[in-house]
Amino acid sequence: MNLDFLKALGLADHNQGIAIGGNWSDGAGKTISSHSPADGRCIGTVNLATEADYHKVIEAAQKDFSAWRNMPAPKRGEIVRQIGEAFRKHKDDLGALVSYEMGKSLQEGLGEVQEMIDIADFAVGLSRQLHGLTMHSERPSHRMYEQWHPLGVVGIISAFNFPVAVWSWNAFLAWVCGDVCIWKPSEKTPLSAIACQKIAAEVFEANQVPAGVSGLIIGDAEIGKLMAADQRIPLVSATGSSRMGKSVGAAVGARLGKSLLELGGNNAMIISPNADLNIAIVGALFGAVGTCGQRCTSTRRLIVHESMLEEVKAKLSSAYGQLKIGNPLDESNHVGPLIDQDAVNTYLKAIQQAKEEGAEVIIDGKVLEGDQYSSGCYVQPAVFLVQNDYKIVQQETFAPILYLISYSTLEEAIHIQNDVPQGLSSAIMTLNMREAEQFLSVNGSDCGIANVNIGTSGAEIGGAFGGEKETGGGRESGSDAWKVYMRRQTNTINYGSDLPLAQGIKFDL
Ligand code: UN1
Repeated sequence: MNLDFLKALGLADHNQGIAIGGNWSDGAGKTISSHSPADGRCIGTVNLATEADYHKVIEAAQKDFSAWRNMPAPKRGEIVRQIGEAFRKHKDDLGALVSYEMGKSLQEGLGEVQEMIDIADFAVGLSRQLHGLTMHSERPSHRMYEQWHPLGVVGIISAFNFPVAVWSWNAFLAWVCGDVCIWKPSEKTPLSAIACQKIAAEVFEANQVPAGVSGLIIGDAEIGKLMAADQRIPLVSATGSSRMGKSVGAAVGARLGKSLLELGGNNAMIISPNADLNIAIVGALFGAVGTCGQRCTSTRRLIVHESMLEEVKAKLSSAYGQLKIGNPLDESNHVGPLIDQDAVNTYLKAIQQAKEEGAEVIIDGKVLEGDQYSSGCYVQPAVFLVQNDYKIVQQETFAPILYLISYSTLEEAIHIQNDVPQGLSSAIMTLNMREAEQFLSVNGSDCGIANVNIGTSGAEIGGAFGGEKETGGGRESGSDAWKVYMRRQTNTINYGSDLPLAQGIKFDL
């Protein structure tokens, strides 16, 4: 396999994992290796950060916040524009690395880098639009308005499944807002993060931006805990499991900091009797097996009208039969491997539990064997007919397992869709306007994302991304998500010669 992209991105057998801008150092903690789930090969090693390493990065960030926040926002936007350009230049190499290190298909790896480029463009536009409102004061000769100021150090904790894009959604917006960023990526995908840091740091250096504006810490959960508890980090943005998010959210909340949590999903698609089945099956398939079921927006439940159940089963079986599973760097494959052996075990356990709880097998799961599957991380995407209240169906299993559930009325379908602890993404497939509007209404989906005739995954960067309930409530990426990276200040200015007191109070001296 051609692995030239590793060299092109400046990666070596051993890589330093602590960076303050372009100043790299080795963590003083234990050495970890990044293995490709595609072929099991060790791609490179990195040392984990210790607490002392962590403090150095935070101190640099704090120090350089002042210079960065004093640069006009459109000038910061110009630097983010150059960063977007740098990612355009490195798109092919970085896309291949993401695919090789994480296991998603090459097309998905390139798509992820494209999302970084897109959010850079979005952030550049935003850098001239960090608007506040003006209000009419009730007092004569007074003016009121609000303005948005940067927060300071933003801590970004990201997951393995989108090893580069989620950082960019946060960092690029935070930077135009005037914040400085510290990134703790997943230890499962450290090299993708190191490559991104190198690309961004080069642009910052070329613009003489102080190094502390962009920090990287390859560390374990202990570093995440330090970030969550650290008073010096006013905003912690964390993407990952609901379990992780509850602990981060609690620690940040205990010090009254802000958190932006983007956690687990248990996303469902309703297929109504009025659905265009061709669209529905493609949407369900992409949602369930794309990224090998490891997107937080992956379709986990298919809520199918009872009159369509047999047809949907047959069409899904035929579609699943045509899936090509194999090396993600081979563009003819649709599905790559799971991230690692732990993920394979979780997949196997979930299947066993579903069966124990009474699931009917439509397509059984198994670990694939053979030369091209020697990493042991390739699995057969599976489909089961279940009840929504099975314990396993109520959980998010990060694997290509699709649960079919049948319904008879739309109210029942919406109830099933909402009757899980998570609330990220949802979809209805219908050509009936009443059904679609019902699904989007106050009595409809309770998720942060609700779609009609498009699946649950593949959200665009222009919308606010995130969800409710155990998904954490955070919104990142597009729309007005930038506001979470800033503090709002309300200003009242008296340009008269009297001081009318509040509530008409007189204070005669
Ligand atoms: C994630 O899985 O953490 O909706 C994010 C999608 C992507 C985002 C997924 N744009 O599939």
